Amino acid sequence: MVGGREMDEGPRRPPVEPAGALEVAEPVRSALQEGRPVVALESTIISHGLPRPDNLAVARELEAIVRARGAEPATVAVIDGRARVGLADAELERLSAGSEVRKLAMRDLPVALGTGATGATTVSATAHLAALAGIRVFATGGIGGVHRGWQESWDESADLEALSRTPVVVVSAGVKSILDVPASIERLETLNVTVVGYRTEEFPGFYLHSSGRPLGWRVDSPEQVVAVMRAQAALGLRSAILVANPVGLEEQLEPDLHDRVLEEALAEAERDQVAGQALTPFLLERMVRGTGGKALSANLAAVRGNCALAAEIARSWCSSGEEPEVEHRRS
Ligand code: PSU
Ligand code: MN
Repeated sequence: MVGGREMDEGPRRPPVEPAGALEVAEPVRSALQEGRPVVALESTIISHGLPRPDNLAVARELEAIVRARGAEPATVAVIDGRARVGLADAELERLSAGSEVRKLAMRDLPVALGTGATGATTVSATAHLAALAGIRVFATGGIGGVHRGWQESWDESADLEALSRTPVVVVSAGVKSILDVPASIERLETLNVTVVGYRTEEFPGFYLHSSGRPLGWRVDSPEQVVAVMRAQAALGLRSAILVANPVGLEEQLEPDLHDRVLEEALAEAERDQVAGQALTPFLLERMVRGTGGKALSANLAAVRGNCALAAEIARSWCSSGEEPEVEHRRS
């Protein structure tokens, strides 16, 4: 007997079908079945990343941007314990209003489903659910990364490890500049996340056009991203492709203002001992407040651009034909 259970009890029930854990909304389901382009969108940016009440309008606008570019948006969240890919407007409203809305990383998904919770999904959880649903392209503002002071706190976003084993394209304005950007770039390398700059040779700086750090690879069109996706699939690689798409120079936050307000925000977080899941939302909110809303404008410009590019990549992916088979040749 092990844990009160007979070893020869017979076969256990088969594992739950992946599809059984997911509810894919009708427009998203038909788009996937018909081979039409779909773009997954995360929901933590709505519930925890942007100030109320404008966050609801932004959530709707991001979906509209994807639609206007000919792709179906699939905002991802957990609603009353159900993992949902594609939300109704009333659910966007609920996430935007949300004091009861949890922030869910990949590891939180089983608990949220098991306990009937409602929560917004971060990049790690969204990427997982999107891939499970068969969605290949995903847009966000800036992914999580290694926090400053990681030497003491060990605070590294679960986004990075999740992307190392989730085969999606993530369109993002780099990692958030509130983080230790050089350390985050190193971790992306260690974790085998493929990184390409979109029309840039420098790693973007989220609110800033550039972080000042060089990038190894540059692509210049959605078709080139799709060629990378096809090669990745043919090689049997299961890690994500990060398409680093910078905010325009005209729309970025002024670098001096950025640095000054960020320094204050980091000092405040340290003084108030803000840590864990609360840290990223805290810093983003302080950046918005300390810049008189200019950080918000830059963040929105970045995420709008990422949604538009993601839609174009998804369209190009759908017109590129069948997914390549993995070939294993022996010599
Ligand atoms: N991009 C934004 N705003 C955000 C986020 C991304 O423009 O709020 C969210 C994403 O959901 C990302 C999360 O996964 O921040 C990272 O949080 P943490 O550092 O706690 O892992
Ligand atoms: Mn963290």
